[in-house]
Amino acid sequence: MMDTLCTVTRLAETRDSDFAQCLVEGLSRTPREIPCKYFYDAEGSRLFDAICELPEYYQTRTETALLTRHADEIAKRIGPQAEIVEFGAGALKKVRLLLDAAKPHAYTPIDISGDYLMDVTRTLAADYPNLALRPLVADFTAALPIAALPGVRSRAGFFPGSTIGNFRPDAAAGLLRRMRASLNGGGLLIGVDLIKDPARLHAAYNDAAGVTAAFNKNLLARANRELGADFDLDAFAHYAPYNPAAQRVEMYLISQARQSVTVCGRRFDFAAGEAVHTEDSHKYTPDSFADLAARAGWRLAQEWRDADGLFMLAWLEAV
Ligand code: AVJ
Repeated sequence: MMDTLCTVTRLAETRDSDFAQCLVEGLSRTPREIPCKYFYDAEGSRLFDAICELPEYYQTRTETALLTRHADEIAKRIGPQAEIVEFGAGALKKVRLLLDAAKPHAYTPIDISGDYLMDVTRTLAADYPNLALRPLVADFTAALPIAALPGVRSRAGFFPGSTIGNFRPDAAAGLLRRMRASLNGGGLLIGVDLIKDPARLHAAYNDAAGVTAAFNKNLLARANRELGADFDLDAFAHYAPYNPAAQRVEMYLISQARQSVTVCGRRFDFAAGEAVHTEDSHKYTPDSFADLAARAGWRLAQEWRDADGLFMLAWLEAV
């Protein structure tokens, strides 16, 4: 069935050279940084799946409960004969709730991890034999001209998990604007983590079991595995404070001592206490997110929140 209804399009693919180049450039900057998109190699994706099961990491189960409870209302927003376009689709798990409720004509999952996307698409195809599947191997942060599919009446975007939080507000507005262009007037269902008690946010990124620390350090392990670097993982510590002024959790790897690391033939000397920035996770209120969406040409037409106000699902309409 995969071959009849499934067309694979490869617009971009992660290449080791990209990782190598971005890593060397990032470590050469002050402050040093490593782009968070490199968290998601096979091991990183496995660790992130484990994070989603943690007691402290409320985001995934809260969003999934919202998708389950409001599936019918959301399906009405998506409309009949639709194509769902998912940005950064990952494991293709959450979308099943939308596929069951909205019964779209087509589904276009977009992800940069080509092989992983092919695997999970094959599994999905077996469960949804009548769904036109168009996996797109691409960097969803780029402008994506997505060709129209026959039999589709409207397009609806899906961007769950509060991944929008990884982008600083200006970059987030730019990304939402590009998504608006790719969706050709279609709406966007987006998951947004809400501002809350800093202690709760801190716990979500500093879990007792140390899984987030392993996820963070996996960046260094990946550099050793793929690029022959010589990072000593025990010589770096995970550090993820919530910054109330910037309304974001900031993740860092902190050098525990003066040390040198060689990456792609380049030597980097770290001071004790020196930080390498690896991720931001911005948090919003419904109003501050509506303002961000408006900057990108969207209107927040409907939103759903859990009783504790931890997480919001928003339906955006192009204006
Ligand atoms: C997948 C980007 C939404 O920022 O909460 C989880 C990634 N980082 N724990 C987030 C993440 C640390 C997650 N996003």
